[in-house]
Amino acid sequence: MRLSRYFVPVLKETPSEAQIASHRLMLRAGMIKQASAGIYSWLPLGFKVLRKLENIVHEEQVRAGHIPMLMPTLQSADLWRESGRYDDYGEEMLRITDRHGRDMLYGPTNEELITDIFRSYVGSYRDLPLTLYHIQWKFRDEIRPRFGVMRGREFYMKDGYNFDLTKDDALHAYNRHLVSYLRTYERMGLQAIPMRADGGPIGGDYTHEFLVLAETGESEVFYDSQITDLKFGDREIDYDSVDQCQAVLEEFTSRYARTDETHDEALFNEIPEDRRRSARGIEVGQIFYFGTKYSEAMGATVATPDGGRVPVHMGSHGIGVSRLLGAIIEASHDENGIIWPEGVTPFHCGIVNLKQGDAAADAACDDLYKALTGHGLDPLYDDREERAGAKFATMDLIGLPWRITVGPRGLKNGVVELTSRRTGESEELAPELAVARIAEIYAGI
Ligand code: 5CA
Repeated sequence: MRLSRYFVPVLKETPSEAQIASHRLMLRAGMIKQASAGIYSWLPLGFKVLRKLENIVHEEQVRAGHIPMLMPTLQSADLWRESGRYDDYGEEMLRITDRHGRDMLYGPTNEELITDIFRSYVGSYRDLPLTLYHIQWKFRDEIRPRFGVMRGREFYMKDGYNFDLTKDDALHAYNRHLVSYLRTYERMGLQAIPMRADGGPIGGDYTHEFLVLAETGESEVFYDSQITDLKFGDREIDYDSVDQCQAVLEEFTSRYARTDETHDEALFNEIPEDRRRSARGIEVGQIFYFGTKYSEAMGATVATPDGGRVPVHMGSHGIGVSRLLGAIIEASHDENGIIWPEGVTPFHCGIVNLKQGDAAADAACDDLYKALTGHGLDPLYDDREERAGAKFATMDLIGLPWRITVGPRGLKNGVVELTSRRTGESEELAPELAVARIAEIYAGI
């Protein structure tokens, strides 16, 4: 993409309404624009990252054997009356009446709708296990929407639902989700720690939240510092293997890590003092096993092998896809702007032409652009008639992990400059070597 033809409405001034870095930087980098309180338009750069995150979530869910689908944003109140949550959910639910006077709502989550789909089509243990998921906009009329996409009213969420014959099968589904979430967050360059949490309005007491440690996080968390040494890494896992998934769950949940809702001071004090940590965290996902709460209320039963009928065991599993943009930026920025991890960057690298209009510089930039796209890479070429300082400031703000700087002086010596956004380190090398280096960096991502 040529920057002169793109749409990145970068702001010079720091917006006064933004209290935390991610919100400030997303506004300044022209990624989002508030449409009304807690509701945002996703401008091209923000949308590009949102799509990347969504793709990673899809890939990891499909890898785990879960099936993508799509449910609507608007739901009928009747289903929620069946489960009893229409009244329980309270002020956070946006209630709408259609022209025929029917009660509708903008879905804050989808347990009822998916249970209705399940009971309409599935009646036998032979069709289990089944895990369906979708990525769809949700609405929660938060009393205090704030921090930009971090606590929105309209937000993008992956929510998945498992249906199993027995509690043990459902716990395997729970473990599978835990493993797939660890992989998902690591691919996004994040460390998200599973912590014992509270079921809240979804229900169930078997639940973990995934938290990214950050000073600006809204949750208070307590943990054993050893947990931060754990990495899922590139290990292979067989998602059908109960033992393998259980082993990962045990590895990642055996050390103390809890949100304030479930914090137990006595247990916490059993950790050696030098490993006790209390901090703030951003909740980027939550998994739940809630048994037959919805299936019993809504009559979602299956035939058992011995000829009986039982309510199906269920769980639900969410990832805050739009919130993740904020979480990634909170975890990865400096005073000049965002620093995207390679796995989620909107463009793989920037090309800065120091002297637009100079025949040699223009030609070298065009060649670089062609060579990079030829490797399947997606560069952002700053071809505007701007001072070098302004171009660098924009690139730093937008936060692409790599920048190639091209100027007439370097070209005389046959070199361009390759700069890492994270370390600030630069290296002069031949243009084709710069391309090869970037292609190599992204080869495994
Ligand atoms: N049905 C379950 C799991 S699918 C559910 O709704 N879980 S949840 O309430 O924990 O939401 C899942 C994730 O959505 C949260 O972990 C959080 O990352 C994100 N989320 C929740 N509320 C908001 C909000 N107001 N703004 C942005 N993201 C949110």
